[in-house]
Amino acid sequence: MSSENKKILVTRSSMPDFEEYMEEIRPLWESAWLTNMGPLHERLRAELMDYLKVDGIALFTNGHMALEMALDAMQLSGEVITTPFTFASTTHAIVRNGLTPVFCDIEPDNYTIDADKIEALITEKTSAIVPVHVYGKVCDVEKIEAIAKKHNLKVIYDAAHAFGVKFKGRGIGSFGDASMFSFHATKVFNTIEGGAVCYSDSDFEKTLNFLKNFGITDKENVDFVGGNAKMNEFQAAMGICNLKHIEREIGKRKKVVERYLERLEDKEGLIVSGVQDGVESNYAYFPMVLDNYKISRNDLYDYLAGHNIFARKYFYPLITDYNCYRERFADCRLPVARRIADNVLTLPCYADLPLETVDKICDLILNV
Ligand code: T4K
Repeated sequence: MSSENKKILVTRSSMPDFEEYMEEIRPLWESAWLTNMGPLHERLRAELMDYLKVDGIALFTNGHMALEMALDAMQLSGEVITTPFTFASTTHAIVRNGLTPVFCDIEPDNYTIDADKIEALITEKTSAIVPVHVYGKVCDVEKIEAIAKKHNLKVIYDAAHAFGVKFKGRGIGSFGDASMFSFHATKVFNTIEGGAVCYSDSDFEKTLNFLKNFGITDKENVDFVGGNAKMNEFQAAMGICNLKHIEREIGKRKKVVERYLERLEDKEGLIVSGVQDGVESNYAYFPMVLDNYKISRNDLYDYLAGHNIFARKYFYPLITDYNCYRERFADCRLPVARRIADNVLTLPCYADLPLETVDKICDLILNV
């Protein structure tokens, strides 16, 4: 396929050099210790704690199981206030824990949960808030913390998109009672599949670690109804390699995002946004919202696809419109989330995306 006709997808996994990865996994042929909290798992854990500036971290086989087990370990009940503008995983993790999601509308600028609308949704059944740092954009963590304190609620952040993000110099994973990161192949930092939960409470840490290993507490005791969600040594090795290059990766993403902003900011009918105040970004995604643009979101999506540019409608449809939730949440009024979901397009954004391709994508959008 000529480079002219090459498909440009919304993202492309970052990978270390083949030899570098081989060096990390070579000792596994000697030790034959492949999973269950092995030495590479422990090394990655220590390195991530340092990089993410968090007090504690537990590694998982993927981000979804990390979130599901974090909610389980919190021993929540009743209702959980959350956002409808996210990936399926966030709501599924709540529902699969037997909890009821209560959807709060989102902010029109950052697309994160609208903290000013949370209090009106709190009832005597509410036990937690699960906000999402969607696209790596930081929620109003200060307001959320104040609300949680006032009403004695737990806060578990879905920080799947926010690896390496800092707010006012603090690692984003240090906010709330716990935060989940995804290390999926499509993320800024990947362990092929993988995820983590960050926390500071040592009792929570114990429960969480038991839960991901069948609830086994020692050789002869099983105290929890756990599952299996451990990160294996091949995943950890990928993480160790990728972490070495993370600053360069984020630096390259920054250039991509800056070029998009240069080309698309202040164009009539297009809404794109830069980095929030006080935030050190990871440049994970580049969402663009169409606001009475000369062509609809769906037509622009098709037009770009016709030119081999495969943007995505992250996050459409709204969670409340999924077949599995539609009937249950038909009464939810979420006007801002609905407008954004109906008009957003996430443009290709990854470290190795050439700036000439960014220019080509912008030319297509502007001259459509
Ligand atoms: N919470 C939130 C807010 C999330 O967004 C996610 C995951 C989670 C929780 C759960 O975390 P994990 O359990 O996944 O760790 C993708 C990812 O699979 C998913 O991890 C991610 N969010 C979601 C936003 O995006 P799809 O169905 O869009 O993936 P797919 O297969 O269409 O891939 C998208 C593009 O990525 C491809 O066009 C090319 C590229 N790609 C994909 C794969 C699989 C690669 O370059 N390499 C690859 O190996 O869900």
